[in-house]
Amino acid sequence: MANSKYEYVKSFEQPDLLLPNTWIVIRIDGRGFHKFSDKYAFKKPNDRRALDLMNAAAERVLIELPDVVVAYGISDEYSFVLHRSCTLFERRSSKLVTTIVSMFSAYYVHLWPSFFPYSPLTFPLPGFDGRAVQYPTVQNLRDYMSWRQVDCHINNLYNTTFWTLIQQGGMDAKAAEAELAGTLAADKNEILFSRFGMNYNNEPDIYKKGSIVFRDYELVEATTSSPALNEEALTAPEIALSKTQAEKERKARQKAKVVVQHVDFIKDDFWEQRPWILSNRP
Ligand code: DGT
Ligand code: MG
Ligand code: MG
Ligand code: MG
Ligand code: MG
Repeated sequence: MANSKYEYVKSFEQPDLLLPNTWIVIRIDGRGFHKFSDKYAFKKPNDRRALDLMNAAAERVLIELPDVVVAYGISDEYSFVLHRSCTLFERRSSKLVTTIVSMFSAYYVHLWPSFFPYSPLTFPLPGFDGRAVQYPTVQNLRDYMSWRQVDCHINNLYNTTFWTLIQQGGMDAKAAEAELAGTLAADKNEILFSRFGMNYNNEPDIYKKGSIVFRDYELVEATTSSPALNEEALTAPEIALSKTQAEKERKARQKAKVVVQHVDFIKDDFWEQRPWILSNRP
């Protein structure tokens, strides 16, 4: 291929490789969803259709990108975790972030009519921003995930109490805000229970705990015994996989059913019961 005199401009492109051997979290967030949720009359404090749509779009991202091992969503945001051994796009940050953002946005728009059949999308159209953050250890990664789940809990308890004071208590936003200023979690639980007969614990888990998306190997068809489930493989130090093994695992990942659950993953149980999610072998 002949070099043109314009080729030199390529040298202006800067590399943006993410560090090797670190967990990559790509967090995307709805752009201006305060306005967006108003325009499409999302129910307050939680709109089940909107959350189900976010989850459906995230599920598609996991199905299309086997390198994403787990994802967690609350409100208008989703965090996608790429395994530390991931080599997709040579770990180029902008390529990873933009691919996930555009794939998620495309599915969000494509799936919209299934979740909002009576509210056709016009303007504003939904959009998402995204960033990549790297975590060197499993503990750091789990702390990141726990941070988002705690945020979900704190925000949901606040929003549930705030909107109950308004919707059932007849307060305006200012009065509800003043009422909640300086209250602790126990106070909000008490307001809900004593004034509105509402037990916060009985609220749906999707609102209280958010949505975690992962591959459930227990649901893989009986024909595949996933190598990722092999105890030895899970505890052995990282070793280079043979090509056939790697290929087998890739196929197992593709076959595994992607599921969405609304469960606590701050405690160890979730991860201990599903060791393949963060195992040495992605
Ligand atoms: P940004 O992210 O800086 O572009 O601005 P926003 O407006 O997206 O702000 P953000 O992401 O901090 O907050 C999310 C907004 O989305 C917040 O105003 C509440 C709204 N939202 C998210 N989920 C729901 C829902 O289920 N129901 C309702 N009514 N609103 C929701
Ligand atoms: Mg934001
Ligand atoms: Mg937002
Ligand atoms: Mg947000
Ligand atoms: Mg191209």
